[in-house]
Amino acid sequence: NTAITNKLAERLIKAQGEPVSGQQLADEFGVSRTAIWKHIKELAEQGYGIESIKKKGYYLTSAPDTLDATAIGAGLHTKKLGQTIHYVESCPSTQIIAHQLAQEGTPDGTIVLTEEQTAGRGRLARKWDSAAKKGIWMSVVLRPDVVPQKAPQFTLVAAVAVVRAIEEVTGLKPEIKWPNDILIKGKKSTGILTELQSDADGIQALIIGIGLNVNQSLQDFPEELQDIATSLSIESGKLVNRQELVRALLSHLEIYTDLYIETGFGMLKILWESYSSTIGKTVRARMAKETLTGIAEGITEDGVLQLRTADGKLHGIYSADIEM
Ligand code: BT5
Repeated sequence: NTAITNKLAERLIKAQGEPVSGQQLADEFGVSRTAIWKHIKELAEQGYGIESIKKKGYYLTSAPDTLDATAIGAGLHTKKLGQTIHYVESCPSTQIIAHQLAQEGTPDGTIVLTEEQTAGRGRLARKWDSAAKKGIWMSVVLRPDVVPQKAPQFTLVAAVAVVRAIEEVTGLKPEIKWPNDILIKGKKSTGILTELQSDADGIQALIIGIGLNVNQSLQDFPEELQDIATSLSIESGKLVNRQELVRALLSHLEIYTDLYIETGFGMLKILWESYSSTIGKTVRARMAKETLTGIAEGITEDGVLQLRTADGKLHGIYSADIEM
């Protein structure tokens, strides 16, 4: 029964506000008009805005603000990414679920979405604040046929996709801070975490975690983040439709990861550098064992940051926290 209710939601979303008659729906689903009416009532209780016009039928005026498979799937035009959606209302971390699904053989392009993470994580076991229903907390499982050395570049490729999606949906102009931050006016709006499952045969799965702050107000962030974090809604002054943003994100991720897998990093490097706030600036790179200050001259074909220190030496930085 809930299956029919979900299908009905999908059908009405796909009709894009055009009315569909009760009789037609009854025929399509092979049930009575009364049954359709009951499912419509159920959808209204779930938060769908549904109106009806006499003789024409039911149409949708709004959908609930959730990231479940029905809501995201309707209007998604990707080939692989998001064709399998694993949705939970709350979880410790979507990365954990994605790792498990990957081990169980979930297909290339599977995504995990949640409304709230209770133990969202960043790099080096740092915490990722993931307020309920305010952001996109998503992990993507990819199974590219590439050598493990190519894995770190996926963080950069994902960053390009995130920037393009934010631009498209909000008109904001984000910048990328090497390697994994998307900034808006110098504050962090998004973090990316790429993890790897590999064995002697190579990469089994890449798990790309994306944490994107969407509709938080400043007070929704814990105090220690209020000076360094921001959300799309803070920056644009409007609430942003998370469903639309997830779809845009998946489209761009598919385009740019395919481009990378098929043609290499060349074109993506150019795109990445055009969005970068790091290149050309004097920065401090804080690493596990040392801290280097110098001018960030660019990234290599492998995504390694090239830092020139005052003594003229060029250093390749593989992993660090950058301060500007
Ligand atoms: C990151 O780490 O930026 C990667 C974050 C990845 C989060 C996604 S959400 C979906 C998936 N599931 C997970 O459990 N994780 C991924 P890093 O560069 O280490 O930055 C972490 C630092 O960012 C923290 O130490 C804070 O200073 C700051 N931070 C924490 N939460 C934030 C937020 N919501 N917005 C902006 N900054 C935040």
